[in-house]
Amino acid sequence: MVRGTGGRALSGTPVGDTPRVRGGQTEQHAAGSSATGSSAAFRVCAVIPTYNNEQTVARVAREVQKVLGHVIVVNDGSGPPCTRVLEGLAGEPGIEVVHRPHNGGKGSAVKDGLGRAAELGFSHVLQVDADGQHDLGDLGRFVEAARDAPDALVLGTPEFDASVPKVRLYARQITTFFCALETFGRVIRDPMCGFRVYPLGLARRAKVRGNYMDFDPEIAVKLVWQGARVVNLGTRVRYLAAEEGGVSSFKMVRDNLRISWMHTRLVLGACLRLLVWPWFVRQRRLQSSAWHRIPEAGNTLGIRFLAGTARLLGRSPVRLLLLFVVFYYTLVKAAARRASRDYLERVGAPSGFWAVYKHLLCFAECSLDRWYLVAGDL
Ligand SMILES: Nc1nc2c(ncn2[C@@H]2O[C@H](COP(=O)(O)OP(=O)(O)OP(=O)(O)O)[C@@H](O)[C@H]2O)c(=O)[nH]1
Ligand SMILES: [Mg+2]
Repeated sequence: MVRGTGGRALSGTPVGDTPRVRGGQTEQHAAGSSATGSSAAFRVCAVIPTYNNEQTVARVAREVQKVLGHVIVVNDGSGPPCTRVLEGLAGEPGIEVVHRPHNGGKGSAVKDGLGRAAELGFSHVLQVDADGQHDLGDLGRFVEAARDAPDALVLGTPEFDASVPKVRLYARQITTFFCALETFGRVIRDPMCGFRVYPLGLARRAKVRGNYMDFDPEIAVKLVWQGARVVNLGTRVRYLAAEEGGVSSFKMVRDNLRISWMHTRLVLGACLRLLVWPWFVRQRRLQSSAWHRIPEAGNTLGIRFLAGTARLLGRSPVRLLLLFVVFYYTLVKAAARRASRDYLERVGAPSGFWAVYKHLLCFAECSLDRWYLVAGDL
């Protein structure tokens, strides 16, 4: 169980049985933190990357800690004011601070946070930005959505108010368009949103190259490529005024160039996937039509009738009967026809209707031999 904001309990969110942490005091988190709940394997912590958010990071970390129990703040080489705030924060229960010696970009910071969460044995990571833009009242909804769909990426879809700079809005629309292209559909509503929950194993396997602002869209696309579902959750986003601590370190030219290069790579990757797609489809068709997957045809009455005829009249009348039975079977059983044809094509044999009929007839006669073998008449 986890305590939500304002003391509201989020039942069944096992988060707090965290081991001793670097830079913090936590050994065993307080009330409501045992690894119990509806799914024992579901353990979520938060990762908050920060770069010079001295006015907002402490509030964000504390609010998130109240709900999730354990928070990893990654200091991405911030200047002295923010580093001082973080050093103070590191003494608080359930808050751990990982310091990176140099600024390496949001992606690097999140990667470090994911690595640390994996060391601690968490199954999921809620990532939220430190700039105070996100509505932390939605934390519970994000965690519940991740628990309901543990293999999915739970991704915030920003609901902006008038504070959003128009240029950022247009840039998001462009990157959303490219992500739709790369994932063959609009499964990712907003690939840039800094409020999301990762299934940790999948996220670490996603092999994301981007270390800056290109990280967020790249990991979303690669998770989709790995087969993860995306649960898009609407959430309010407000750009804080400078006096409230609103800072954006998004570098218009450099970050947009990185994002463009990332999309170039991903579009090429998507094209490659498209090329091998027919092969995938064929493999799947082969799998689903594989011989051993086809259910038994006929009923026991029919089989008993054939067995009785074999016992009474001998082998030849049954073989004659099989000519008609198998002909009927070949006509009406499309799955069997397909399986036989796939097999014949693979061994380079003719695969027309009569070839399929002969193949199925061989199979039936082979079954008849087995029956004689078992009955001791062969
Ligand atoms: N820009 C930037 N952010 C970083 C870096 N390292 C960590 N971060 C954190 O990543 C989060 C997102 O950064 P923002 O600059 O707000 O980026 P954004 O939300 O995509 O851009 P805005 O729409 O302008 O807010 C914040 O918590 C930052 O502190 C970095 O090197 N550059
Ligand atoms: Mg931001």
